[in-house]
Amino acid sequence: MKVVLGKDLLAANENKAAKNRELFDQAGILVVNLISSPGSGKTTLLEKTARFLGGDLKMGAIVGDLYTDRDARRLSEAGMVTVQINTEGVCHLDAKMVARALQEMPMVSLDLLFIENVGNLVCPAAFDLGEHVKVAVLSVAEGTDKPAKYPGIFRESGAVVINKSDLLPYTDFNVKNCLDDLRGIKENMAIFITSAKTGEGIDQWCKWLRESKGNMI
Ligand SMILES: Nc1nc2c(ncn2[C@@H]2O[C@H](COP(=O)(O)OP(=O)(O)OP(=O)(O)O)[C@@H](O)[C@H]2O)c(=O)[nH]1
Ligand SMILES: [Mg+2]
Repeated sequence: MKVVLGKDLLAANENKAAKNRELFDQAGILVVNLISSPGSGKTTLLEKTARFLGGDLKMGAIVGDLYTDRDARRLSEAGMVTVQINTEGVCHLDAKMVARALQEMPMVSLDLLFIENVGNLVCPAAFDLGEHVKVAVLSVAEGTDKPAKYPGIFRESGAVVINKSDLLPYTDFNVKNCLDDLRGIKENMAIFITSAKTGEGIDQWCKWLRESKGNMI
């Protein structure tokens, strides 16, 4: 019985996600769903992205958070148009929540829309929001084994950002082993090694975003 309910829930979500995607395509915006465990650096990465690309691309962010609007305020200060979703304890965003937030988002004026999912490496992978691409963010402080232990999100993602590279000297994170595991899960994904603190690798990440947006046309 539980399995059937789960299937119905996901089928309803898929329908809503398809409608969101239609709206994104009509508006001609690239939509990126950022997923990671709490604190890997999603918001900091977006702050850096806003500053790097803000001169020529107009960006918005729908920010999922359990209770606060702290991340949305940070991204507004960095120059993004933001809409906050508070899930009130729910551990992932779903397509219906995003559809509601879109009513407040001036999509036609945007080039790029980010959806910062609730910090959680498991549940968000199951919920299509209508995005064009999922990006998994993993910080080196979390350990090399995370892709192998939580393969679902990495399999679903078109790109992976390995963040906090400035902390590499202070951790036992093994870049080569992590890359091998990622390639084992999915061969054709873009991988970026960044420090949202120092700015390392942000140029390559932003280049990929710009090219991905360009490829839509
Ligand atoms: N050293 C270092 N710290 C970072 C980096 N990126 C983010 N941080 C720090 O990591 C902490 C969490 O960063 P956030 O950007 O808030 O992480 P998040 O993934 O948005 O967190 P949630 O929204 O709570 O899931 C903050 O103290 C950041 O300053 C980085 O590249 N290097
Ligand atoms: Mg955040």
